[in-house]
Amino acid sequence: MTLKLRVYPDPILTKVSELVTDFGDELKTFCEQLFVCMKESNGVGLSAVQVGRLEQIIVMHVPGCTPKIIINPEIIEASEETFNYSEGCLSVPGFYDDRDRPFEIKLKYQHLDGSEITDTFHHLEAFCIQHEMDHLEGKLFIDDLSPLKKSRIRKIIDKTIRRNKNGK
Ligand code: QAP
Ligand code: CO
Repeated sequence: MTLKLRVYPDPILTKVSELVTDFGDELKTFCEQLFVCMKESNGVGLSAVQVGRLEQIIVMHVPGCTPKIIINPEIIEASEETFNYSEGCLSVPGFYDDRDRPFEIKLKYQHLDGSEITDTFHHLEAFCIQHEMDHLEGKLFIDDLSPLKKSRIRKIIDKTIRRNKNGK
């Protein structure tokens, strides 16, 4: 079974994800598939909702860091200092926009086996986790853009959808 990436404006991307309560073998298999889906799409981070599963699960592999599975995350602390990066999303392919996010976050989350940990992330990993946590709340990075920028993106995407429907 291979997972299918959900793309904007798929309505599932606006839904809030539930806490994971079942830390069994199925969760492990799902996370492995989530990694495969992320790699095939050349992503560094992916949340479960982006493949249609409304549970608080994130996988992340930032170049130079170890791959991570983050379940039921909660930000305990965020730094004043910010980090600016060109933000993109596998569910909004082809679009990027510069944005500031806290440079460092203290995060409480669970591992695959359900054990709890509090850890500090910074730089691109912190940026990625914050982006993915927005997904868990049904938010996309384009929601924070000006209405003008958002409507431009929407127009381009609508055009692409229409073109694909009319048999490419
Ligand atoms: C979130 O995003 C993120 O448009 C993960 O054509 C964002 O992996 C992490 C991607 C910023 C760190 C910094 C996007 C691939 C991947 C595209 C992604 C595309 C192909 C996005
Ligand atoms: Co995303």
